[in-house]
Amino acid sequence: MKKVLLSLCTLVAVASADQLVNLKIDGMMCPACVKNVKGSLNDVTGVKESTIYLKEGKAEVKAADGTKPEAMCAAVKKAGYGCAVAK
Ligand SMILES: [Cu+2]
Repeated sequence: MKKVLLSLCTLVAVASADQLVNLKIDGMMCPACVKNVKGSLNDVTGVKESTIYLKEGKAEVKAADGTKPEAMCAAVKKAGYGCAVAK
């Protein structure tokens, strides 16, 4: 029983690992654009939270480990904005 509990804890720890991804977003002009970008990012599976910086043209995305930054960019591009994964 003790062993089962232990492995469960390990599982939870792995599942809750997050990564922070920085994206460069092109074409945002106003708060409505921010809302569009944020909405499309949050629709990507694995994305938990996103912060959009309108003036800087960037986004900070908190997502579950293993979530592909390319998938985030694809969603942003689909919404009509330019996107590149920042280093
Ligand atoms: Cu706009």
